[in-house]
Amino acid sequence: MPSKQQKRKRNRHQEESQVSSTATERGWLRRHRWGLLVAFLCCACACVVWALARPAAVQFVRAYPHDEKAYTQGLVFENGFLYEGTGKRGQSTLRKVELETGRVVQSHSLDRGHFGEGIAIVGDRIVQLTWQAQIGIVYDKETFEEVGRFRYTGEGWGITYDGTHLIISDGSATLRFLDPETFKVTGQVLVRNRGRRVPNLNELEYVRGEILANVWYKDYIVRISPRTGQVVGTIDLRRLYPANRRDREAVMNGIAYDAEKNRLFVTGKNWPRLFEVRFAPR
Ligand SMILES: [Ca+2]
Repeated sequence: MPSKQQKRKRNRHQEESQVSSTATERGWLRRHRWGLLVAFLCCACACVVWALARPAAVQFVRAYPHDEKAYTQGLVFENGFLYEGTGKRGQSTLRKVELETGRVVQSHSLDRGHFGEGIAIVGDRIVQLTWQAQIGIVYDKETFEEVGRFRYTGEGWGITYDGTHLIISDGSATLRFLDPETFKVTGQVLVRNRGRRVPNLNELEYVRGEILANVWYKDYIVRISPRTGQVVGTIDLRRLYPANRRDREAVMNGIAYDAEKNRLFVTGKNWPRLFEVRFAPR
C-alpha cells in the first residue's frame, strides 16, 4: 500500500500536471488567437454571403399583355412606355410598346442579317446590341432613326445604363463597362456567386445601385454589385410562368425598371404576359 507521503506526492504530481495542461491550453490559445479570430470572421462572412445569396421569392403585382411573337432580348421603361429589342435574323426589331395594352406604337426593323439583342436608353438615344455582328446601333429615341454605329469585341447579349457607363454582357460571367460617348471599354467585373463564376449573364437592368441580370435558361435574376461583381441576392421567378408550360427557348429575358414609380417589369422570349413584380430590399 502506498504510504501517506507517497499519496501526497502523487496528488501533487496530478495537480501539477493539470496546472501544466491548463497552462499549455492557454498558451496554445494565445499563440493561435489571431488565426482563430480570422477563422471565426471567415465563417461569419460566409454565413452572411450565403444568407444574402439565397433565392428570395418575387412578389407578383400585376400582369400586362405582351406580344407572343416578340423574341425579347432587351427591355427598358421610360415615361409610360416600354422599349423593347427583339431578336432572330429577319425578325429583329426595336419597338415602343404601350404598357397597359401591349400595343406596339412604333417599330423599326433591323437589317436582315442582324440579330438584335439588348437595348439601353442614354438621354435622347437608344443603343442596341447585335448578337454576333459585333456592331452596336445608336438610334434617335423619338424617331428610331439610326444615328450611328460602333464596334465591340465578342458577342453582344445584354446592355444597361447606370447614368455614367453602359454595362454589357456577352454570355460569359464578365460584365464590361463602356463609355457612352466613345463606346470604349473602361472596366470590367467578373460576376461570382459564393465564389463561383456566374456565366450566361443575359438581359440587364440597373436598379438602385445594383445590376439585375437574367441568367440564360434560369428562372431567376441575380443582383450584382457593380463595384465587386459579387452576387448580393437572387430573385426567384419560377412561379411567374412555369417552365413546364412553355417552350424550352421561351426563357425569361427582359427586365425593365420604372424609376419614377419604383416598378419592376419582367418578361421573356415569346411570353404572352409581362409581369410587374416586387422584391424585398436587402
Ligand atoms: Ca433591361
